[in-house]
Amino acid sequence: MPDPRILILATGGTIAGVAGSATRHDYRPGQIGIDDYLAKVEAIGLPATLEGRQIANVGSEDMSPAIWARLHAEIAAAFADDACDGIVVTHGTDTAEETAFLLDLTLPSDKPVVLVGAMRPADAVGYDGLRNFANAVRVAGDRRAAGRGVLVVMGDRVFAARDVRKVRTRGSEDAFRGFPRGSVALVTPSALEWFGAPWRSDNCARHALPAEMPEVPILYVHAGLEPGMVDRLTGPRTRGIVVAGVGEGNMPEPVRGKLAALAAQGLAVVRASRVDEGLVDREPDDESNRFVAARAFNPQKARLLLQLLLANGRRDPAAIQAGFDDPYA
Ligand code: DAS
Repeated sequence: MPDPRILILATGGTIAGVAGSATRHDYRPGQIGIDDYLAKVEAIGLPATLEGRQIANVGSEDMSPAIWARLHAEIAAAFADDACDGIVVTHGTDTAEETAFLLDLTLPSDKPVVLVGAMRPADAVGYDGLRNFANAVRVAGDRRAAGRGVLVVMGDRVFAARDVRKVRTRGSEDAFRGFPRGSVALVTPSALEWFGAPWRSDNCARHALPAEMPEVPILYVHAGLEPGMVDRLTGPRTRGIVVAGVGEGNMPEPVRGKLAALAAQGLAVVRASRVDEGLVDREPDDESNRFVAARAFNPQKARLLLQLLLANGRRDPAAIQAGFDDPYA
């Protein structure tokens, strides 16, 4: 078997970050360019042919719709290129789950697309980036990865885009978790074990990526939240709102009343949970309030999904709810 040909799309993050000293806590993400990174990687001797392309070099807190659009276009072109077997995207860990989920919903899944990052900068003691990178290349070069949508590789585990979330701000082993499913495979630089068969019923993209994403803020609920906050968060351009509710998507009664009034006027309102592993199912009042339940999607993923649904013409709460019940239908 010839070595797989993997396109590396670099966007920055800690995996390309530098502190300047192994004993400094602070560091600058997105410092190493892809050519230098691949020169560093060459020493490992991975069984793959790598081609690098720099898309951005930012901390992923600065990830933006413009970078997403460029990434999306580059990956779509790589899908059409017979000389490419798989794609790895190097990315900061802070918003990797959002980029992965957005690409997952808007790209076909006939070639592996794998996001990878690091929890420690490249000059730190115990830099995890090289191992994660080697793991990601192994996954991207495996034909069995196709049909599983976009994947995220961190800490010797492979996660599906729809499940993955960053759950720790420190530590290289357990910083990411999958919910409601855990990881979908175990990976090391020398082995890869999938836990099940590919799950996408076909390889088609599920939603078109719009030129402009509709405005959808997230309302973070806390004890004592007042309905005036809804006014401060929404404006004439706002098309929807995601509630990061307490518990199972709950909110103070006056806030609920305010949102129900806005939903009656056509604002899409999605109830998610601020709890890390929050599952929000429909409750009886959702029907009359015209609310949508986010199911297992956390607020930041619920926001992206709602933006895509709105941009692709879904307006009615029942149609939006169907999109949340199964975004891959
Ligand atoms: N610097 C942050 C980011 O780019 C953290 C990281 O990459 O781990 O998301």
